[in-house]
Amino acid sequence: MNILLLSMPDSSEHIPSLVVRMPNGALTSLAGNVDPHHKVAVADLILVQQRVRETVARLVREFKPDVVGLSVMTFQRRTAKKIINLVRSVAPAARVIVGGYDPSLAPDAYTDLSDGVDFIVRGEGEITFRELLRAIENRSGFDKIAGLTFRSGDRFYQNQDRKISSLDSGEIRPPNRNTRVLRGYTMLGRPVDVIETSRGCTFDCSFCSIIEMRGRNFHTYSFDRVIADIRDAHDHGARAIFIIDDNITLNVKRFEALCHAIKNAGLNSIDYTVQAMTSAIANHDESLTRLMREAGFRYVFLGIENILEDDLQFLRASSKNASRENGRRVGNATIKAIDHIHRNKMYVVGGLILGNPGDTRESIKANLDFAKRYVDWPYIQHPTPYPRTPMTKDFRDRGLIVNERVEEYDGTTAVVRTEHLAAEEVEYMRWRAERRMKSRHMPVAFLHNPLFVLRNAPKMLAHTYRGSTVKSFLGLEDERKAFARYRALRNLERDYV
Ligand code: B12
Ligand code: SF4
Repeated sequence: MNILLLSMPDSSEHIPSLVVRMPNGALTSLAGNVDPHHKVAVADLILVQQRVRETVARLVREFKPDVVGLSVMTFQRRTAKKIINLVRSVAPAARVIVGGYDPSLAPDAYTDLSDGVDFIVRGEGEITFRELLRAIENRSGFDKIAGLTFRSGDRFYQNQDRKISSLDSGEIRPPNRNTRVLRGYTMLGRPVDVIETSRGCTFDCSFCSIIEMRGRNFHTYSFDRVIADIRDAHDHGARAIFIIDDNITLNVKRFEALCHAIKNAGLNSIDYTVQAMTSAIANHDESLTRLMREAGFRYVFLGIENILEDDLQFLRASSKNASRENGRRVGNATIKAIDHIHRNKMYVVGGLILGNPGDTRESIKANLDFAKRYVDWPYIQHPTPYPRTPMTKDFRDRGLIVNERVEEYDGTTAVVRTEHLAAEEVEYMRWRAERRMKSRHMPVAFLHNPLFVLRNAPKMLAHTYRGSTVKSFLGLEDERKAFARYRALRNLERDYV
């Protein structure tokens, strides 16, 4: 069969497609795990953000898919539905399958018959998808396939959940990057790819979807496979790699060994970005960050979440940010972690969550001041009520959700208010502070990627400061007017199809 796999074009404000266009790791993993006689095409629509309609129509016409699969996050739901409509108009007989976080955690959002969905793959997808394709091909029925919700007539039926895979058994084969049909992946001008070394997390932060998606567990791929995967990404042109593991720093000894393996394989000229817990970085001596640098790590996305203990309690992120001495908690690990990273010439992408129920103007300001002082690239988000997270229930019970339009659930649109501040006020404070922090990182980006930055600096600045005018810069206009223009522009941007 011909199988077309699509990831959605929607991007969040922090990773504009002008500078970051990363492949979706799920799709090439699915492609690597179907039976070999199928012909698969993977299209990451972030690469054609301005030409989604024509590209999808062209791919469907040329490739004539029997099956079209879409990978969807919650804020991409509206776009996904528009794309399904478009696919249906060109290829009415194609079977449409949705998977990823949103269909897994909110399957009911896809069961309206007018949505045009035939199958929903819930949770980990490789094996379910493989079995589903076999069942479609052999017309053998769908009711035995774990992890699947399927339409029969005008009703949907939900099968039992699928057990998660233990990655070390070799049951999940490596990704297939040859299936990609669009070009132009980039991270600040360097060709970028994604790899994974593990799946899962044993923490249970209240804002994170991972626990409902797969439970609390941690499974790892062998280093042989990981190194082969990095090499494959490199052979496909990658000079920057984003490690998409949910929480690679759960096992620091293993992470250290991985750094050694990368170095020994001579793959340390690649720029790596990784997500890390502050406690894992701070509670080990500096040898860890030194080793990371030697292995090629450049950006560390730190899940700081918040610098105030009350907020951390609400986010259930206290213990992953705790500094420990002789097994005893002695405070917050963030500053120590940042210090280790900076001393080893890496940069901190600071993940913070502002606008929690108890937040006041002062508590938000304290976090913004902290970010201004310590982080190299702010990745500040607002708590967002994604399907089935504990936080969502909390916000709903307290009546704090003010916006149900999920296409705006991109993390930088405040869709919940605090007990003390309106959602828009929280967003305004973040927007205002973050713009300057982002432009501060330009010289670093320039030194590393001079040609790209020279060519794109005006557009990068225009994106960061969109909504602002000379008048607002000179203080001759209330900045809230610039903020209103920014929000209007952001709304227009969301219309991808
Ligand atoms: C890596 C990652 C990123 C990377 C993305 C890199 C990339 N291009 O892939 C970066 C840092 C850029 C990122 C950004 C964002 N992310 Co993110 N990210 C993750 C993370 C850590 C891992 C996702 C991943 O790749 N896993 C590995 C792959 C193999 O697994 P998978 O995606 O689950 O896919 C499997 C199944 O879902 C299924 N499947 C998936 N798609 C499909 C499609 C079909 C057809 C089928 C059959 C099956 C299937 O099969 C796959 C294989 O088993 C998760 C989870 C976490 N712990 O935080 C969050 C997560 C996915 N991100 C999330 C969010 C919200 C965002 C942002 C909006 C946040 C923000 N404001 O910046 C942005 C938006 C990105 C954008 N497009 O602009 C949310 C999604 C919540 C939701 N309900 O939608 C998550 C779950 C984190 C959370 N808050 O809980 N993210
Ligand atoms: S530590 Fe990270 S991956 Fe784990 S539950 Fe918290 S936010 Fe999610």
